[in-house]
Amino acid sequence: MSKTNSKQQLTSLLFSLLFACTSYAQQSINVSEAWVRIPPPGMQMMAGYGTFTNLTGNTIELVDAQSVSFESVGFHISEVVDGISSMRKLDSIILQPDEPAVFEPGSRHLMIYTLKYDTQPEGVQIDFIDKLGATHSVEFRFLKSAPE
Ligand SMILES: [Cu+2]
Repeated sequence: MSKTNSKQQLTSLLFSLLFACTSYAQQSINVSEAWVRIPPPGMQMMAGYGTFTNLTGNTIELVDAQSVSFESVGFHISEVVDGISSMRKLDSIILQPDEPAVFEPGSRHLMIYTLKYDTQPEGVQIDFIDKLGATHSVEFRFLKSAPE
């Protein structure tokens, strides 16, 4: 092995380490079982669910959500008040370290309006924006019912 080659290898190793660290730093939120319920034909309104885990040591406050695939995405909670079920908008979602935030049917959910495509894709990306302006991208699957 020539000296140049090993130097190149070292450089590429350093770059891949650097890249690994960078991508790890960007992964500050994990959402397990991220899914959007397939709406009935003709229905524009959908809900998204999943368990959000904050992988950092600091509180993350999600203040907005958006997707290139949907007209709008927001945070909602379903409640039963005096026997009547309704939903209300949540301004933000606070994710504490080591305290998973569950979004599930009948409770907190992503309120989603209008898929922009004629054909429904298998999955969509939803971007969550935190209070500091950082974006956290999450892949959601389209499913008929909650994943097993
Ligand atoms: Cu809702």
